[in-house]
Amino acid sequence: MNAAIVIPALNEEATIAAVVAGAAGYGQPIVVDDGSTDATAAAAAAAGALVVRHERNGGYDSALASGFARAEDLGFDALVTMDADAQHDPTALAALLAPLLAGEADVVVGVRPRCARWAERVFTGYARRRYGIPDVLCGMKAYSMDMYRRFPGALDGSIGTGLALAAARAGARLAFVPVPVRIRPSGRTQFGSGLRPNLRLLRAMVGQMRRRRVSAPTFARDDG
Ligand SMILES: Nc1nc2c(ncn2[C@@H]2O[C@H](COP(=O)(O)OP(=O)(O)O)[C@@H](O)[C@H]2O)c(=O)[nH]1
Ligand SMILES: [Mg+2]
Repeated sequence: MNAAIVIPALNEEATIAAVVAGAAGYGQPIVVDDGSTDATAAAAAAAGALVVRHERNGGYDSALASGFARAEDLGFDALVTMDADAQHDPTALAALLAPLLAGEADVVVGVRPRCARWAERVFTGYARRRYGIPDVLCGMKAYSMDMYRRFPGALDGSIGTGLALAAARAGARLAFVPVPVRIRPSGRTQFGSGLRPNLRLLRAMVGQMRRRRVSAPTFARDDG
C-alpha cells in the first residue's frame, strides 16, 4: 500500500525536518506549509517531503484538504495525518497503518493518552458515546483513499475528524490504535488553548451533530 503522510505545518522550522525524516520510512511525506513566515517549507523539502504551499494561512483543515487532494492526484491509496511539531512519534505510523495494510479497517484513529483542551474532552466524549470512537480529535489518523473518495461531503469543516465520523455513520470499519504524544518541544501550541480554539471545537462538534441528523447510511463494501 502506497501511503501519503500529510503533515499540516505552521511555522515548524525547528521540528519539521526530523518529523519528515521519521515519517519517510512509512510513506511519502506531504507537508502543507500554511503560509509560514519561517523556513518550514525549505526545511521540509530538504528533508525529502513534497511541499504544498499556501501563500496565506488558511488553517489546519484547509491544509488537510490541500494535502489530501494532492495525494489523490498523485495516485496514493492511503492517507495518513500527523503533526509537524514532533508531538507525534513517527514510529507509531507502523501500528497506525497495519489495520489498513491487513485490509481489516477503512479508517484507523490514533488514541492519545489524554486530550489537550477542555472542548476536546466534550467533543471526544460525544464521539465515544455516539460512535464508540475513543479519541476522534487525535491528529494521527489513517484512511483508505476509497474513504476519501466516498465522503466528499465530509471534506468541508473539520476534515479528518469529519471523514472519520462520516465513515462511522455509514458503517465503515474503524480501528483504534494507541499513539504516544510527546510534550511539545517548544512548549507552545499553534492552535492555542484559550477560549477561541475551544469554541471552534464546540462549533465543529455541533456541525457534526447536525450532519448526523441529515445523513443516512450510504456505505456498502464493493466486495459485499
Ligand atoms: N497548516 C496549518 N497547520 C496548523 C495550523 N495551526 C496549527 N497547525 C499544525 O497543526 C499541528 C497541531 O497543532 P498544535 O498547535 O500543535 O495543536 P495541539 O498539539 O493540539 O496543541 C501542528 O503540526 C501545527 O503546525 C494552521 O493554521 N495551518
Ligand atoms: Mg501539537
